[in-house]
Amino acid sequence: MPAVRAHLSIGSNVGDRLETVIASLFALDSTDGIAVATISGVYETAPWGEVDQDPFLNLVTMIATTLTPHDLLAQCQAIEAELGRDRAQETRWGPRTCDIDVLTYDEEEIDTPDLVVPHPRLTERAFVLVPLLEIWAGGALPDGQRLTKAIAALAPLEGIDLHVRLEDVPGAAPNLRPDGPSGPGAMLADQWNRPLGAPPGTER
Ligand code: GSY
Repeated sequence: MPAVRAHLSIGSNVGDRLETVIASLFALDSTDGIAVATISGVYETAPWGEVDQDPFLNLVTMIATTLTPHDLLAQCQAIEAELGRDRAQETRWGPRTCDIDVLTYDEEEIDTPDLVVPHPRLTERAFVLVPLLEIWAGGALPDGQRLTKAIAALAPLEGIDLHVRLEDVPGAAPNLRPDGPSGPGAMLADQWNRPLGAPPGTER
């Protein structure tokens, strides 16, 4: 299967949050069939859903993947578990060591009991839209909805603060980035940053 573009949202609000989000990127990139292409800044974000909990660190990554959507989901869940997430112990929208959500998968719309893509709450969540727009400024959903329009509807944006850029964290992720020495998704990153449906050569 040829590689397709997908976007993942990663969050953590339990334990060493930065270590966890970095570890999740390395785990994703070392998974067969997944190459991390682009990584947003890491944002500290006010909790959404259950508001009486610690703030999260969140980022969004664009990956190249040859996995099917459900295999990608399974790999994300395996990494969450490796990094300490115990679904049996958590409450809906409560604290999490590691949460990896599939936001988009190519231009597909998927509606199954265990996986809905685009993520059904993507446009309601500033902690997703801010980092997603950072790495995909021309982004649009398969139904044509522009991410810039979705974020405008959430204004004013509060409680979303840039925490750190991983290229500024020694040893964290420069090698995963497209401008890094060995980023496996490097060749695909520019190609895939253009708006969906736009012709090659219109990269931002
Ligand atoms: O669904 C992702 C887990 N999650 C988060 C999160 O990642 N960030 C913020 N700010 N709030 C959240 N609530 C939940 S649940």
